Amino acid sequence: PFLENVVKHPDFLSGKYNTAFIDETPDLFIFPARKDRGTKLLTYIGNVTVNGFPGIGKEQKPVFHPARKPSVDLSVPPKPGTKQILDERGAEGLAQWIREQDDVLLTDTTFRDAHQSLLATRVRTHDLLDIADETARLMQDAFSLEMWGGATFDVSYRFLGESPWDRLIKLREKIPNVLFQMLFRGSNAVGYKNYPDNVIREFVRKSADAGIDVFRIFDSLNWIKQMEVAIDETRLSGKVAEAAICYAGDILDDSRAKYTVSYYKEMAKALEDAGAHILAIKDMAGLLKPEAAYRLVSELKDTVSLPIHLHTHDTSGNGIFMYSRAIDAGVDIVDTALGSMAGLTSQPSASSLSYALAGRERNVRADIGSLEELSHYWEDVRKMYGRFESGMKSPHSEIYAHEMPGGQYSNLQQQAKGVGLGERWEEVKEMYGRVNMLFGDVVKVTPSSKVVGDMALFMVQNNLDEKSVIERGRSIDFPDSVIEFFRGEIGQPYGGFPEELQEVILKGREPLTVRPGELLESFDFKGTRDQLFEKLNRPVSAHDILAYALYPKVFDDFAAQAEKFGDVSVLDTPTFFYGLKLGEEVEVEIEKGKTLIIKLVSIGEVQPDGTRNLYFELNGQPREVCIDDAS
Ligand code: 3PY
Ligand code: ZN
Repeated sequence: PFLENVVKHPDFLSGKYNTAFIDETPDLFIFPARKDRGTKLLTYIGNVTVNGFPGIGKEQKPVFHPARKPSVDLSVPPKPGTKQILDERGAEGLAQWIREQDDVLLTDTTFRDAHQSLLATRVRTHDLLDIADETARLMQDAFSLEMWGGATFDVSYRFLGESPWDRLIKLREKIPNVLFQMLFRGSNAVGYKNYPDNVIREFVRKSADAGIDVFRIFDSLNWIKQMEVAIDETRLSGKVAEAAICYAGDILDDSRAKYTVSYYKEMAKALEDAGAHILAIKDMAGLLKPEAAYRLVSELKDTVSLPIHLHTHDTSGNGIFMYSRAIDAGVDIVDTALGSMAGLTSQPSASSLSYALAGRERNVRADIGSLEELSHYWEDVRKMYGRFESGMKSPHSEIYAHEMPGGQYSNLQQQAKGVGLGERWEEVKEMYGRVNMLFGDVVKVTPSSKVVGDMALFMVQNNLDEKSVIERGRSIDFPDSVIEFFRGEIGQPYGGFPEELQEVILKGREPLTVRPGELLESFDFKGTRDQLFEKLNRPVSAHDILAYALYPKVFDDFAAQAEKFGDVSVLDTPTFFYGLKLGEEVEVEIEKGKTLIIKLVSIGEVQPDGTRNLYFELNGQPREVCIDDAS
């Protein structure tokens, strides 16, 4: 069917194709399903009904009411927005436009960081697409929607059984007017280790083709060398390179001499020289205090001519106050979330910020009534993901002591429970802060934050303190991530590694001093395509190959699940997480205009071989599937 698709494609027939034709023509990969999609979905539903969802377990399906939706006239096309400004004027023209705005621009993070930080990144494409038409019309004044990258890429494949590329392409179709923004971890792309430069470049190119406009590029140690390849490729793709300074330490505390205003000014200048169109201050843990924000933004404004985009997490509860001072200092864009997805480890609420600025000369560029309406939808949808909430109920000012990024808090808490330290969580948090100092006060954000977290767990679990790590370290097997960090495999920290500790941890192994990406062999895209084709026995897209380049095992598992269950992204979220109750009926739109009506009729007894038969009706016809009961 692949060759058939190629030879029948209009561009092929008209001779309008080049060597990139196959990669850039995703519809070549649409085939008649080999196995009936209905049976595959019944197998998925049967399985989750009998065995529960990983991380939720087997639970009675709660009753969820359909999410409230704003009433919007969808026959009126969305108004042109920032996407059109970029397309018409280019990245420099867009930067110029930003500088000319009187109001503060907003990036809405509801589609990415908000749920990464509140709901373990579990929000599904289904719920994003369901509100996309309304979002295009009610958020037309936003600077951008942060809707991709960070952990969403990995989690889509690993836990949600869906392709993040499909998410991007489908959202782009429905939201043609507002810039799409992603978080990109420099040499680590959307993974946790360094990848070869050709992988970084290909990832940027393909993301740009699929719909990303603004690449927020950072390095987890603020090492600019590891950001340069991505910045360069973003520029070559005609997109916006937003280079980020990760904020660490406290510029108001004279006893923390490492990360000073001059450190940040030098970094900003270097990022401008490296080709950034926008400068981001990425306050991933929410450590930037209001007066520090005022001072930092003012000084950076005097240092570079780039627009400044500020990102924070509201863990301490000081986010709005901090933004207000950054706005006084002339910040151009700030990151906010819709009210019902804002606050705590997420971003501050856009509407609260707007009310807080009432009476001031500068306010946010947004229609708050519209944002409130969209917020109702998310208030209802959030309930469906209740099992992924961290349990944090109130602002945590202790963040200033342990400095843990917003997106790490609930993850590390899960990791602590997993190794039996759930009861000692307070100690783990305290140790996190101490490990930071032991490591020389490092920037902590994915993946460096994971190294600090792993070491904190290890020290609490083994009752170690700083002194015993140094004294007894030569006979201790440290966690792999810690050894890799001290080998320089995620880069060089500002100020270098603490030498004595590095020696103790490496036990004679030589550390790297260059950028690890320089030493990695180029990834073989062509060879991998052939290998995957053989393994999967289906055509392989450029997106598949990139996913495999980043996480081979995760992609293999995803491909196997997709073969077994088909495209599960079409299911509504309660059915995806909980399956069906006896007698319950759902409608599933498997493609435009094609709907399956699925009803669970009965569940058979467990057989001696550990299986059960489930009896469904599919569009009124009886169907039976056999499921392994794992209990
Ligand atoms: C990520 O890298 O996923 C982050 O959100 C870092 O703050
Ligand atoms: Zn963040």
